[in-house]
Amino acid sequence: MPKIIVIGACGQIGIELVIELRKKYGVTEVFATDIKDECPALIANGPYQKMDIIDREDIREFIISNSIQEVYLLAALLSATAERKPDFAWKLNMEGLFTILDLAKEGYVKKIFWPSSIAVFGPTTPLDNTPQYTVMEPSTVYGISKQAGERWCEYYFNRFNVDVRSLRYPGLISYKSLPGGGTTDYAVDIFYKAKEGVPFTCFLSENTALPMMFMDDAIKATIDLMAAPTEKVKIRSSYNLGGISFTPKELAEEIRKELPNFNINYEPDFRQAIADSWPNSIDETHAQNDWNWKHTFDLKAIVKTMLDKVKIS
Ligand code: NAD
Ligand code: AKB
Repeated sequence: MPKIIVIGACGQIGIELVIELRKKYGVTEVFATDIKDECPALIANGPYQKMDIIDREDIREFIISNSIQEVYLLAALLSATAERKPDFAWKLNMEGLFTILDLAKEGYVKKIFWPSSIAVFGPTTPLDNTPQYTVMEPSTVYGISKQAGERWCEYYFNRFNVDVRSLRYPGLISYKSLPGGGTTDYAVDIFYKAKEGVPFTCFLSENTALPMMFMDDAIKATIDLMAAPTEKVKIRSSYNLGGISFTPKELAEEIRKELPNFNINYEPDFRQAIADSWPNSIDETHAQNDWNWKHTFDLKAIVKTMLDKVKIS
């Protein structure tokens, strides 16, 4: 049983990852940590520690004194928020990564998961079925931080044998916790309006196709990648993970099959330029070939599950 820490555990991915890791490894083995004062109710069944990933000494002391062996480093500013605070986004998204990579280099941590994003790609990348290896000129501070992070992960693996593993998550769709400031957030927000029975104003234009994935698939991919034998993990920058691809219009049409009166209108804002610089769809062949990845949720299943599970207050 490895002792595990999830940093950024109160976020959209963190809550669901902590729940699944505790099912797999035991509640007491998985520490949830976040900068937030309060531990969310969904993960209050196990250990929780308030911590700031930027506080290098505090993190080092916690990980070393608790003999933590696996780190899932999720704390970051996402694409839309990062554009509003580029200096801070760069600091947060990079400094924590070095703290954890160094702990592994020194032999304290045995395995690291650090998420990248489809944001590593940019306007000069081929947009359809984007390959694993291709032109990557990200135009957002978020994308630049993810691309730099990928390079450092691969460097620490090659140079210091650090067992770091990563996925380029697409936009993630979930109902247990809300998304935290990304460009793909519309694909979660829409379900709350649909369930409330009010029109949804989308901040992206109707034909903006983006790669997306249901959270259950993303959590499974994360746990599968971390459990894969070392020799199967051939990519140490980050694996393409595509899931499915749809536009706001296609999503609204699928929702209307369940709720025929649902209405959507479009008022693109600054996030449109971010979305336009990202791929429409992703080729995930390497993940399929190396560690047998396969997603299970298609658009129909996502819409049915979200409409069933989303709770409005
Ligand atoms: P989120 O914003 O929902 O959660 C991030 C969490 O980190 C929050 O709970 C926040 O309180 C915490 N945090 C912020 N600053 C911190 C600090 N200084 N110290 C400790 N914790 C801090 O984000 P998420 O959607 O869960 O994303 C997690 C990771 O996955 C990020 O690295 C993100 O870039 C990546 N990712 C997410 C998506 C997605 O669609 N959700 C897609 C691609 C990549
Ligand atoms: C965002 O929109 O910023 C994230 C991501 C795809 O990285 N959801």
